[in-house]
Amino acid sequence: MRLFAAVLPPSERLDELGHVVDRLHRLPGADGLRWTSRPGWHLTLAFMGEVGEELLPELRVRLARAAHRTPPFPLRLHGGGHFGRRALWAGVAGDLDELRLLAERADAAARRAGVAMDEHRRYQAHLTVARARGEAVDLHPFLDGMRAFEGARWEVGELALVRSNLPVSGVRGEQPRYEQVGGWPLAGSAGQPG
Ligand code: 2AM
Repeated sequence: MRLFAAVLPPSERLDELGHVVDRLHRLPGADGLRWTSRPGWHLTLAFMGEVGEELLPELRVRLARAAHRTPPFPLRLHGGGHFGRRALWAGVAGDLDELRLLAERADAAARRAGVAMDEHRRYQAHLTVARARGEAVDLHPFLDGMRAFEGARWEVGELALVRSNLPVSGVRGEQPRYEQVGGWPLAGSAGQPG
């Protein structure tokens, strides 16, 4: 199954972002973008790709350990950015060092459990809100709309494991479905040994 580790912002925080994204939908050119489905909004920590069933028990143990080593930390959705002319995203602010550490721990947990982790991207915390449908799109008007966005703060308290079910119908524009298949509380205190 296709898996990734993520932080799932609380629904109130996603609603705040939703209000901003609703306004972007009304801008000229919005139809050239495929807007991601809101129940699936997430911050990816570590993308694993296809993971064999046999690795799951060890993966769960390792992810629980990664969560246990990490103290809860504050985060807020903040501003936005883009990957080239293809993807528009909301950014984050707050304890980004702890977020990055959690991402590194989730990545290491997956590797140690035997997941290949060969689709590596440089870590850039983001929540994708839209992707270009086909042709690359001038994202500037949308970025201007995202830039002023300031979400309220929340305390990240869980490391989530999410399954991505890719669309099989072949219907153009259909989205992957995301399903949370695991979750472990953050519990560490700073400086706790390895
Ligand atoms: P994206 O939002 O930038 O597309 C499920 O596909 C999640 O995993 C998405 O958040 C997606 O990022 C991310 N993802 C997909 N492929 C990835 C890769 N090779 N490296 C890192 N993250 C990836």
